[in-house]
Amino acid sequence: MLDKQSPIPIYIQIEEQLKQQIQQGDFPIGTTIPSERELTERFDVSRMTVRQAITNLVNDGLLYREKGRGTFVASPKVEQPLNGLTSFTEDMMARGMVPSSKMINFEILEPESDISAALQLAQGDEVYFVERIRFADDKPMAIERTYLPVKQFPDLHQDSFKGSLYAMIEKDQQLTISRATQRMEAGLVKKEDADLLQIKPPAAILMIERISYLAGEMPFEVVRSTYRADRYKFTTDIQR
Ligand code: 16G
Repeated sequence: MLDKQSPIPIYIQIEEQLKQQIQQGDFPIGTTIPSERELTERFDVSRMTVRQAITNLVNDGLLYREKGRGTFVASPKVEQPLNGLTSFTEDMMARGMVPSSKMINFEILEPESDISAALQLAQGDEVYFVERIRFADDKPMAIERTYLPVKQFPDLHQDSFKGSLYAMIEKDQQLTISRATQRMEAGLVKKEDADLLQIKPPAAILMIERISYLAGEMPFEVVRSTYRADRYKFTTDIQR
């Protein structure tokens, strides 16, 4: 099964074989993979080599470790195209997953200058600041920290953010969302966010800041989102 003469390192060959077995469903999601000892025997290699292969698969998000319990097969990541301007609710529904949110904070405040500049606010203008944990099939996917200008949406209250924000804007407010700019960065999760996302630090996250505009180039939201890097994969179509 392994080619010991190959220039491809043995741990990578093992990694590839395990990856194939995971992808073809030999080890179903949420089940344990064979123990290090079994794999050591099966491949006739050292425990170190097996461990290296498994660590790489854990780092790639195909497997996860639970202390004292073993190594399990992870759910495949959500593949999120970056080409269209869609909402979390639309994205999850398009995949047959059930979206939900938990609001952890709702305030009206005067924002920092960067938010205020992005939303083209005047001095003293206030924003709704909404913090929501977003879930797909009850699993935490992201934390969204959203700023919306009060003067644009004078009558909102906590319950206005219970469902889809974009549906509220388009259906209830009858406004047209036209475009957004986005920035993405990688990082390590902060302690407080780790608890909300149910991950253990150190863990990788993807941070996205979106500034979205209504028709007429009117900025209406700044959203700072923290995505679980083990649950998300972003894709784009590019042309030359
Ligand atoms: C997405 C957007 C976020 C928007 C939200 C609305 C990114 C990075 N963020 O999560 O800016 O506010 O969708 O979702 O894509 P909703 O309509 O389900 O509330």
